[in-house]
Amino acid sequence: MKTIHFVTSNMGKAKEAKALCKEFDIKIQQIRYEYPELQSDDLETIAKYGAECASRALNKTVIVEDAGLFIPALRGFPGPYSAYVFKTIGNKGILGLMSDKKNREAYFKSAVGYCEPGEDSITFTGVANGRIAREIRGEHGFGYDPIFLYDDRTFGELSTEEKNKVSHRCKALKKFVKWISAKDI
Ligand code: ITT
Repeated sequence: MKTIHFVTSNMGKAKEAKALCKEFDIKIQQIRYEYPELQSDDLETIAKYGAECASRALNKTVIVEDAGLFIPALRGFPGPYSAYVFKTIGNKGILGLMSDKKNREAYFKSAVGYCEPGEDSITFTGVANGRIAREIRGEHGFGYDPIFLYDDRTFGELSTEEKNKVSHRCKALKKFVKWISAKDI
């Protein structure tokens, strides 16, 4: 079984990646290392830079992931600032900002960056479309999951396996897994 080092401090991300990659015979090993996060509006640029910094600092082949929630009615907010906004105003704050909005559309985007030491990184992306719920629902997942409606349930009401069938992260990781599997041949 191939091992991939996933540099992240987010346990939720690591749990999902482990469950997904196991299906493809890849073991995900989490490494907690705070790599510098570029200030950019573009998740792919952030993931690309982060993967190169982490790979260089750890002298290992790594993946990193940058993800965010984008809400068109809020002009894309919180987008690349999702981690900071979650820590500050959280799900209640987002529901407050959305209280008078008719357009409840939202999407999650994930950008996975892969880098070998001394090389340029490669990115893989995935998007999950949904809506912002009217209330916080569900105990599973992490971050904005309890306010992100996918069909009639929030991501917070889905098990890891259910979320992994449709999420932005699983779509980006599946592209990565397909690519890395072909690269080894
Ligand atoms: P690392 O950078 O260490 O991987 P992080 O939590 O800081 O962890 P991001 O910079 O990618 O990760 O921040 C994205 C934030 O967006 C994250 O903290 C969550 O609040 C939210 N988020 C990302 N993916 C999510 C998902 O699948 N479900 C719910 N919220 C998510």
